[in-house]
Amino acid sequence: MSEPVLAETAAPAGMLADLRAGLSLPQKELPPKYFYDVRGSELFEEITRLPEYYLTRTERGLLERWMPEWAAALRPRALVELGAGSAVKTRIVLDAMAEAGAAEVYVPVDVSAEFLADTAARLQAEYPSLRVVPAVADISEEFELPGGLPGPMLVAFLGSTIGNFAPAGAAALLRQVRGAMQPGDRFLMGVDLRKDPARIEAAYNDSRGVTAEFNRNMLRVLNREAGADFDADAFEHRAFYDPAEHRIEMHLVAPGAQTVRVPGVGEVRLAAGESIRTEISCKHDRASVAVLFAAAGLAVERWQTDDEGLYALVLGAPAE
Ligand code: AVJ
Repeated sequence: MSEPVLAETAAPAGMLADLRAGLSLPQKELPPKYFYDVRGSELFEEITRLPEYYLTRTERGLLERWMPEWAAALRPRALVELGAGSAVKTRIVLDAMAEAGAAEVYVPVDVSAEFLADTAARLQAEYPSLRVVPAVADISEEFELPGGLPGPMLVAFLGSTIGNFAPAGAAALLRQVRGAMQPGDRFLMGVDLRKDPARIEAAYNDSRGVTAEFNRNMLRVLNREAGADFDADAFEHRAFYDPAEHRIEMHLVAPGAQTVRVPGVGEVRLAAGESIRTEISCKHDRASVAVLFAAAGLAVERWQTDDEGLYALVLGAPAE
């Protein structure tokens, strides 16, 4: 057996600050952005194909159904995509834009420079006449969207990632988006809707345990990147719907009392059964989206759901 590899220095500054702050709270918590290393991104891709995880395929159906019409009406020349995820949904939007006669610039925005470079190269190969301008930014913090893009611009925030933000944080994020928009620009958002809690809980407790592995992967990321010594395999996955807050909470539960060493943070003690919250996934309805939009100076221009009312595709316009 080889010795565990210890990071020479502690975590990068932002990660260290997140660890310090999150692990000293009464309810310990860590930001969901730390799920997504290469393995985490693969596990998430696997989640999107699970029978229980209706979100991705429902959103794809809505994009295919509505983007041609919406792009024809707006004729956007630039697409800015927040949290550039899988290329599948991007292609649907870009194809609709091209069909409408105007796909000039694509700006994928992501926290991972490596992931961005991949995405940008792939899209560039598929759309040779498109100008691809990747932008590294952490949308969970203050961020700047590149200026000087040809208008109208479409800013897309898909995958129901808005759900990872509690209402105040979601409104703050949307305000930043609104700040970068001109009157003719539009905001495209995919959002998971409130429904039977059992249906939602099943999507985050899949029978094959992929979501559990995805959840535990965060501890592996922190072990590698921050030199922490979490016993990742030992933690149990827990995901439950909180009806009062309209949200899923994902936790990792320590089966027994333990002390975790995190360089630069110190010793973190966990009691038996104590949990670390790794994600919230807020569920919305038309009224709650209207409230978020209004707080950001946006208005709902179009709202479409699938036949079952599981998921919504929303087009927002500057309100004033
Ligand atoms: C990518 C944030 C939308 O909240 O459903 C999937 C991530 N977490 N399964 C979500 C996730 C657990 C996902 N988002």
